[in-house]
Amino acid sequence: MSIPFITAEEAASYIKNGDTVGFSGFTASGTPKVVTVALAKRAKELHEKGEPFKINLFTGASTNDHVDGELARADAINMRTPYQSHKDSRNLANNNGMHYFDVHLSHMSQDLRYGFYGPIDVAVIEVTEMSPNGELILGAGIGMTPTLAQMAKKVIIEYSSYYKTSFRGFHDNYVSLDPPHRREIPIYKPSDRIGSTVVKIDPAKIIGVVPSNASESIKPFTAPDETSQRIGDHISHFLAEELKKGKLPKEFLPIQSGVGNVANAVLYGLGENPEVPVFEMYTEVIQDAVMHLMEEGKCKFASTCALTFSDDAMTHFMENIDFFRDKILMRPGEVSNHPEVVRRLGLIAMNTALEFDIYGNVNSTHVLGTKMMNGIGGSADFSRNAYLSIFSCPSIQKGGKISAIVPMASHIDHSEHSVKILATEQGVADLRGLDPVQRAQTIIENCVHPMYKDLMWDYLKLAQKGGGHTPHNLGAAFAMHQTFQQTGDMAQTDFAKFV
Ligand code: 0RQ
Repeated sequence: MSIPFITAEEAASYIKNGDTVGFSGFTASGTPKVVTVALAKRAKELHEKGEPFKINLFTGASTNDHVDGELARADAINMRTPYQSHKDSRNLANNNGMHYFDVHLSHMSQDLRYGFYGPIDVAVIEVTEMSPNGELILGAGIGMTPTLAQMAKKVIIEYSSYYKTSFRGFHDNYVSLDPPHRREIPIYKPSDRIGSTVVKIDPAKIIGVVPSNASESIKPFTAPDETSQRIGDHISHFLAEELKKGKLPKEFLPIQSGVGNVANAVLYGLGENPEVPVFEMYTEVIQDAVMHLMEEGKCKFASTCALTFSDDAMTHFMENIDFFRDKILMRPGEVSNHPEVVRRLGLIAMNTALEFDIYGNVNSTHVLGTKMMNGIGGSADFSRNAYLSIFSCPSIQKGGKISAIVPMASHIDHSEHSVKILATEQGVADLRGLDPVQRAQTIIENCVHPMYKDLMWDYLKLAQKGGGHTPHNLGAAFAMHQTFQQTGDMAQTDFAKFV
């Protein structure tokens, strides 16, 4: 059958108010870029006429301005999940302008298949190649596209001509059977291929094909600042020592690394440390740093869900694609983040925190316990199941008005039970085998900024007066957050008034 080319506006007209729409891609890469712009325009026009128009928006992870930005600004989102990181959708979530709920990325596809969030009315899928019988070659990110292709009642294809070189062979598409029929995921090393290079879709479901030539529009990373570099150096030194002590196998273990500038700097730190051996990655995103580490021979293989390269890095990747062909596999988020595989491979998981407390509980998502930043993403898929779970962040924020280490985390994404190592630019706290008070002492000694050390010791002493296994003074536990809200400076906290 022949599948028609249609305009973005025509495609958008097939999406109805109240529809649940699934989008391809993961962290901008592989997300649609033109249909959503037309959809946002349509939503605004309908709103101007007094007609309602909102969709339920499901994706693999965060998207780009073309999806979250456009649709948030058009007030066209009713329900949104999972991870988002666009300022406009963040504002919408924090102002209760949409129903945002935050799901582990490894759960998303299976939760959809289980029917937890209802049917998928339409899927919008970016492809780089397709055949008339419905075989799709995806682009730079997979997300939950194989499940969307199975479930969606109707599909709109965005055919990208941006990439001048073929992605064929980089994808490993795989959908698990659902319980009670599920089997193990047969990945025993990061480079094991288990699925298909294509996503198969029933051509009868395809409404039409919309041409696009837009890039991912990912901005280049800023060069690591001194703080990030110091965090990276501490972590790479710590891992090198672990190797020497025999606590890590001499072959080393695959690395998972989160998103952002700190994560990028940590990877550069590993690359530059001659005591850290050549490594593999089993992770959900690879950023610019990994491409450079591959070219330097420091990273020999990466399994990922997306190539989250800046536009310049993507051009470089495309120009040298043959070098990377046997070094990268892209998999659906359900597989890239699967707890079973994470535990089997024994990953070294390195993620970034907003804040953590003196007992090792980590907040990755909520500023001052209330405002959503991005979401949990894949951080818990990895950290809960890793061989070593490491969280890092700068010890202070906003010029020292905020300490990232607090008496009690104002929101907990990763509990003390899942967190083994904490690092700031001050140093590393190894929490393994320590009781809560020992953990608090180690964290204060090694991770807290000097301007907050006395305050944290004051809190611990105050808390210990009440006894208990995990000492807390419940009146004072959030005093630093409250002082920040009242004065704009956590350092003004005075624990004496709680004595
Ligand atoms: O504010 O933007 O106004 O400057 O938060 O802080 O230090 O630049 O953080 O970009 O490395 O992101 C945890 C959000 C860190 C990210 C988080 C303020 C700070 C700044 C950003 P400004 P940084 P990064 C795999 C893994 C969860 C998901 C995850 C994240 C802004 O890593 O989303 O790990 N993680 N996924 O000033 C108040 C604090 C603060 C604070 C920082 N304690 N209180 N404000 N800020 N700490 C990837 C995927 O899952 C796809």
